[in-house]
Amino acid sequence: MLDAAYYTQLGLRPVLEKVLAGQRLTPDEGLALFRCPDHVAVGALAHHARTRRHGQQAFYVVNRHVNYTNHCVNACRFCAFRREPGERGHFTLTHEEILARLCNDPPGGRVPDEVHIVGGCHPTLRLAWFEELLCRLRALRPTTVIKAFTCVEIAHFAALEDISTLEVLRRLQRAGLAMLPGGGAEIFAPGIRRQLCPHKIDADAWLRVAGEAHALGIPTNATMLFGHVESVEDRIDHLCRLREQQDKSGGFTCFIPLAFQTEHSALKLPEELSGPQRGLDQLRVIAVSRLMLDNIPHLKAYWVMLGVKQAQTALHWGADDLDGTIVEEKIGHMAGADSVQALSIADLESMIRLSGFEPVRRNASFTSFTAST
Ligand code: V47
Repeated sequence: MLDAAYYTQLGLRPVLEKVLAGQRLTPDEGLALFRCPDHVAVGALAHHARTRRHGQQAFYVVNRHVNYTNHCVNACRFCAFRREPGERGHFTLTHEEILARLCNDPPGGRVPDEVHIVGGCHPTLRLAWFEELLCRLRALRPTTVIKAFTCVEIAHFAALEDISTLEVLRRLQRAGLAMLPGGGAEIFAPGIRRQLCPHKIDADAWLRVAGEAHALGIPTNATMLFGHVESVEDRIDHLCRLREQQDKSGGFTCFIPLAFQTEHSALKLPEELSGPQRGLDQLRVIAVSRLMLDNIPHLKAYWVMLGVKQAQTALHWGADDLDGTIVEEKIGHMAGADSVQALSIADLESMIRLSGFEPVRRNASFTSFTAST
């Protein structure tokens, strides 16, 4: 498969040698991988890197997502989830509604091992409201890991309270926060960020908050929103900035490339970016991410945005995780994602087995375990 003569012909012989030796790729080598005409050759390199780390294991989690509000001061152009107050579909959940969504286990269902709580940047919900929510959740679900609030929300809470982001993280950690999800990173390049999300914190602030969380022992994930107006150079820049931060603070657990869903978004794409050819580009992003992010252990094929078939394929292109059962998801589905709302444990395990991998049920920090039901 990894035939040296063939990679020489593709101009990727030095990349092949580095991948085989487990050495770091340069930004130019990352760009060469994006420009290589043979998709499968790039995928094979990523599969090698993935298999060296994780063997035949492919991870999934029993989890729940909840979005507490779609009221958001940021008004990002790509977002189809946000609503203006008074607009149809605008919502802010109460604590009771959030806890009911997180704790309504179906008969015979399992207690989730991870909950994922994020929302818009609401102008008036105070930090004490979130502290109380986490305390109540922890009392109801002592074994469930609480993964909540992106770096963007943390910075927003800090601005509202007029305290530092470090203090916000400390207070939420005391209330039960165990991990931060990876959202809000979008694309770090300032020119693209200005077009996509001019009111959101910039790359330096996002990375600083992630580093502060890591210093407190709070692991975080990291995302990249791709498939809109960004160039391959912007993608490589994004990956390299994450890699650099990880060298410093070490707390990124999983990278999640998020395939942009175009429906109901104010961001209009040129024709060549909206057709079926996007499928191969998605696989390429997954593969190049696996190859560039040599210091982030896991890579998630998020089935909500990719669709289940593509997520399954992605396990052969560098991904090792499928996320989880989820139950209710709004951000991708309000933007036109046509995946189902929930997958069962049996669905996830059979997706993994039928792709030739061995399913491993994980918790939020990716330790596999024998969980109680
Ligand atoms: O930051 C918004 C993205 C993110 C669209 O950490 C969109 O385990 C595609 O971060 N098309 C939130 N993407 C979701 C997220 C996430 C999801 C699953 C797991 C984890 C994790 C994190 O969703 C936002 C933004 O980049 N997003 N709108 C859209 N139309």
